Amino acid sequence: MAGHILVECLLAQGVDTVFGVPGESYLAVLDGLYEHRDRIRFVACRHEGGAAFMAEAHGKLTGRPGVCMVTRGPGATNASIGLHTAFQDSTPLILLVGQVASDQRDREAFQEMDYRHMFGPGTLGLAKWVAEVHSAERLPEYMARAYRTAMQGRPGPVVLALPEDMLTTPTTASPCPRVEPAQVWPAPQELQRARDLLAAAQRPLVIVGGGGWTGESTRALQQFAEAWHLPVGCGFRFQDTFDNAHPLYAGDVGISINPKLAQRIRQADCILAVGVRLGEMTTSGYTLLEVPRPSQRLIHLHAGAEELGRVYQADISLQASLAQAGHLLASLAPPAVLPWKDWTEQAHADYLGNLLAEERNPMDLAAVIKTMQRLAPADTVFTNGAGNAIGWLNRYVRYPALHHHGRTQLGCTSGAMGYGFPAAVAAALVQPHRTVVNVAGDGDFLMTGQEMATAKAEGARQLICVVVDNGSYGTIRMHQEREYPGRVSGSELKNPDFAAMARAFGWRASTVSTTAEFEPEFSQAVAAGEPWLIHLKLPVDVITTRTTLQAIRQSALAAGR
Ligand SMILES: Cc1ncc(C[n+]2csc(CCOP(=O)(O)OP(=O)(O)O)c2C)c(N)n1
Repeated sequence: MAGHILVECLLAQGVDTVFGVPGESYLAVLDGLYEHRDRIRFVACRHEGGAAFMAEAHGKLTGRPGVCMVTRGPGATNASIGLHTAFQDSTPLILLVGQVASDQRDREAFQEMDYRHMFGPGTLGLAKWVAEVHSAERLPEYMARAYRTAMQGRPGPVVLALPEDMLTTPTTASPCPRVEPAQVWPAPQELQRARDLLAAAQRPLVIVGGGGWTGESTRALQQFAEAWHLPVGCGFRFQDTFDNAHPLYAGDVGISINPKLAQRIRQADCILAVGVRLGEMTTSGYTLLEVPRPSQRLIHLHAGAEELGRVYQADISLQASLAQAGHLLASLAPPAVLPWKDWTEQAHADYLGNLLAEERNPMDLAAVIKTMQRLAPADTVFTNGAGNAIGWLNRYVRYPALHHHGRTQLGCTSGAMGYGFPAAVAAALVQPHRTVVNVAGDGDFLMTGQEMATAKAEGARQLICVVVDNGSYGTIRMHQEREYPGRVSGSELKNPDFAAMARAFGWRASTVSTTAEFEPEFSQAVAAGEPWLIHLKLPVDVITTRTTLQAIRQSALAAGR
């Protein structure tokens, strides 16, 4: 029956893990999973939001679509946050939704929804393609197209709704073979024009990122940067596209950007943007580059034609798959004289300067992050959702490039609170040889912390979650103090004992409230071989890597707010 064929289609695409919450709407698929239980693992999660985040993280880690299975109505609505994240992060994802039986359609049957309207491309941000499969015979066709659509061009999420009766229909259909995304190259003369424009620059700067890179391509990207001696920054939460320890690294171009790097981008005379969308976070709210024509010359390379010229009218637009981008750039001959050598060296010096931190007491988060990186293996995966606590992670971790260890940063560019913890669970389950560290604010963690049960049940090992508890939705408090100083509204939190909570889920746990206490606890956690939560307690005043709540309030009051 079709439910079994669907699982065979997944196997044909190389799927070995599926994340989901079961539902009576897709029992035939669950039965197909049972049939092939020796080849495919169904990770039963505690909330569809957690399941969808796990599938998204799986897609980020492997470059192939993560798969999430949910039931109709409530299951699908819960999962929608994962779709939005996959869309904004350009991550391939396939969401399979059980649907009411065809003979019940359009009656508002139990949990019925129209997924083409709910998630359709018209919503501008939930799915690249949504379809409902009415024919068991055509299921392989839909599945193959789903894989292609999720991976081709700008990667993203796809939704297939599966009516219950279709799934139980007998069929002789057989799966299509494994799908690889079609590769795209720009015309040679366009590439040559880009080379000449870049060669004519005095103060060039490269910004890299986006979904779809491979290790071979980031290695070639590095060779290109070395041959041209170009400074390279990484776009918002794509910090592992270029090696942060490399002498050409200029820093991350995201939230809380190093002010010196922001200034350098403004002063650059030519920006080569490779794979990044140049979205709001990478452009500091569209201020580093003016919309629609930046004052810098702009060469924009992206895998999706629709992203080229969407906001910025570049001097040269190149459509190319990111798996090819590094090789294409590495084929460009550098000019004989490179007038920007000092400019590049200064950019790296500014990055190193930004790693220095003023000591804070009693808990110094910069020191905590540096300790983590010193003690954890080099291929450790760091994950995060949203919130100011993550600012320390993003500023002080020095991510290796993809060609060393694959992806080491799973952070959502969608800014979804609750992403980092399930992403860490997924990473720990699908790459169990690696250590995974999630850093989460207290608000962030409790959005999906129930997945501690999933991690334990599925036997996660090297999984560490560091909860930064400042008793506040601190980011919102920061914005409040800036706009409405002293008027704290809706942003205070009364928290549980996170360590006790973790122990109740069968995790090991510790509580830490000074910098000195952190290192021994983290060392034990790294060596433990079982999930470990570290509950960090610190005052809310320590609100960003650069300033305090007090200082923000004082300057807002001084400005007459
Ligand atoms: C799902 C979701 N809901 C709400 C927000 C808005 N938001 C952004 S940061 C934040 C507070 C984060 O608080 P916490 O995790 O405790 O971290 P902190 O900022 O205190 O370090 C909120 C509510 C969001 N980004 N995502």
